[in-house]
Amino acid sequence: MFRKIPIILTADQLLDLSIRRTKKIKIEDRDVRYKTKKTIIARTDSFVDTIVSKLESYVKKFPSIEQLPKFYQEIIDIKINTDKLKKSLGAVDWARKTCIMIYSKQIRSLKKTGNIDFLKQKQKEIYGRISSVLHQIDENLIFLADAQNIMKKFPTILDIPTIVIAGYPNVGKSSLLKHLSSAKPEIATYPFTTKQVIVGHVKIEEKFTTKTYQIIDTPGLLDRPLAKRNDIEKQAIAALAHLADIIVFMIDPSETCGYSLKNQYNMLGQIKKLFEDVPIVIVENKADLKKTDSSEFKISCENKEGIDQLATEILRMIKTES
Ligand SMILES: Nc1nc2c(ncn2[C@@H]2O[C@H](COP(=O)(O)OP(=O)(O)OP(=O)(O)O)[C@@H](O)[C@H]2O)c(=O)[nH]1
Ligand SMILES: [Mg+2]
Repeated sequence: MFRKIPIILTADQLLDLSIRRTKKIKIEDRDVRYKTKKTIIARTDSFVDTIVSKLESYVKKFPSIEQLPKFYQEIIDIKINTDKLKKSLGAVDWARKTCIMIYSKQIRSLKKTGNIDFLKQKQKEIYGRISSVLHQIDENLIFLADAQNIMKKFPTILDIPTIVIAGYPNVGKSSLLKHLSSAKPEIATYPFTTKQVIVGHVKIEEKFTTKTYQIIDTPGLLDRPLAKRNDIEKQAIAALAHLADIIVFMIDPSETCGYSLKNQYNMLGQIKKLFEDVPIVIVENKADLKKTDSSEFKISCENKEGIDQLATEILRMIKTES
């Protein structure tokens, strides 16, 4: 979705490219004066055209934020800053229009004159003014290039039935995603290993079709109000809010994750309140280390205990939900 954005150049890179392209242009004419005049005009034309069309493609090929699914809109705001993004796109469009204006004001006098020195001077003036316009928006171009690099790494979210795994850090969410889907998330002994939403897919063969479901692993959440959540946690909330047909809330009763069972259950309470319309499956992981006497699902991502039963239940639920 975000791979079509062209590579965004800085002001100097854009100027270099445009100048390089002009050097290849030579118009032939038996009359030397005409030849020089036509070449200067064609080069100036090409210089402005390269810049204007590049600036135009930056704005046009940038995805329109309002038309993106809500999840992406939120992730863009969290990771990039929507206001700054819009201002930068606005600045690039302003520069494009200004370059056209500068050129169209000069082109007539260029075409009329036979004075080569005047032509050269005008050409220099146009290059100078356009260069200064581009330098005025250099910060915006750099911001957009950074934004583009961030967006290219966004996960591809499909509009299909979706299960979102959430819970405290280090409880085994990514381990579960690995068991349930084709994804290969990073798993580690420390909290906040997962720093952005990770997508896995499960294909289920049915009588005449194959159905695909999406399972989303999220960064760990701590028991604290939304306003205090960091940008990594906010991505998990955005996934829960905009993508989840079912939430799998994972608990680590062994507390080897580094967080108390009480805090984990407090957060489950918060999640239930925040997303009251979404069915929640509570799963106690690390059953190889500790089992409570609750009636919740008990699994171990370490020795695969209970994983098949959990998968069957989740798929049964998602079929009825979607
Ligand atoms: N003993 C045991 N360890 C487990 C189990 N599941 C996961 N772990 C371990 O717990 C640690 C954290 O696992 P992850 O899957 O990375 O946990 P996470 O919830 O994705 O962690 P964050 O991405 O940091 O939020 C790793 O060292 C896993 O090997 C389990 O069932 N039993
Ligand atoms: Mg993880």
